[in-house]
Amino acid sequence: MSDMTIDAAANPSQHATKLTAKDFSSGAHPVWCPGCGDFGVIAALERGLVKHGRPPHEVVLVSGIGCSSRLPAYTSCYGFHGVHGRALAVATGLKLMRPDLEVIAVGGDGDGYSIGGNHFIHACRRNVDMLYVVMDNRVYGMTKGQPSPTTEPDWDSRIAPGGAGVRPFNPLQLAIAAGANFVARGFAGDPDGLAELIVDGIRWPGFALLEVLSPCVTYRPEQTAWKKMVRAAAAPAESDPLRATARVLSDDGFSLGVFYRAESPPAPPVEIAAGTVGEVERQFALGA
Ligand SMILES: Cc1ncc(C[n+]2csc(CCOP(=O)(O)OP(=O)(O)O)c2C)c(N)n1
Ligand code: SF4
Repeated sequence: MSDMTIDAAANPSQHATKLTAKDFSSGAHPVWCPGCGDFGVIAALERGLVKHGRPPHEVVLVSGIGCSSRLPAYTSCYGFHGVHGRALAVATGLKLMRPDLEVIAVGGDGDGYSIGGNHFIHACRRNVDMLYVVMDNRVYGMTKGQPSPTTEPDWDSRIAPGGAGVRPFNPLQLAIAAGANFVARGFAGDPDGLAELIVDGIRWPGFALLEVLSPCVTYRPEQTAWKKMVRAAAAPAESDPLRATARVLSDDGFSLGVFYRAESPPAPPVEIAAGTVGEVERQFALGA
């Protein structure tokens, strides 16, 4: 096992009292459609955070806009539900300034790979030490079913009759090419397996992409068949980017597990001289 793996028992911020999944819930009922995969993702996230052992006030969930991006409001962690496509701009900045916090970005394939695609590439390139959970349903759910960068080109819909005709990209391949340290895939219908991947991604140093197959039962009801299509990945994670890319590209998109673990050094925290933040605040104060 790599010496970069962090052992659970060795986690210095392990919480003294026993945490439960309820400690991570805000108590608000999600407005998601009944059967939406995102319910499974939040269940997995709560279980994963219990296992990780850091209390809610040490965890920050950052999102953009979309059905999936509503997730932070349903937890008791600190949250930032920001602007469409800008979750990673906020999350990476926060992590670099506050490395003591557990920063996790969450959102959809539209948010992260369309309007937020540039930030995705550069968060991987900088290899910021954080987890990015993308609830991929291959559609824009919130805005009523437009195709996204992971939608099949021939997916026929009222909004894109005959399909958008544009080839999807493979986010796992892109993350490896751009410099992420950890690349994995989970399934919303397997909250226990997903919780394990969440803990793994949080603890692995550097940028961790966790693609979660999370069905949109309203605009892509055929995705309910995913539960019969997913399976555990046949081989353990690769550490060589070429071999990992070959595995990702030869896969049909339904293998679950960790595909890639690299040990490139994560981006170092930003050192700010004492007083600098206050000076910047004064410059931007309204009426100054
Ligand atoms: C700047 C901007 N452009 C467009 C929108 C409209 N918009 C809101 S959510 C969304 C797409 C959401 O899709 P995805 O991220 O895949 O999340 P899902 O709803 O499927 O979970 C779009 C285009 C917006 N809110 N802001
Ligand atoms: S529209 Fe789709 S993604 Fe949005 S809540 Fe409903 S099922 Fe989930």
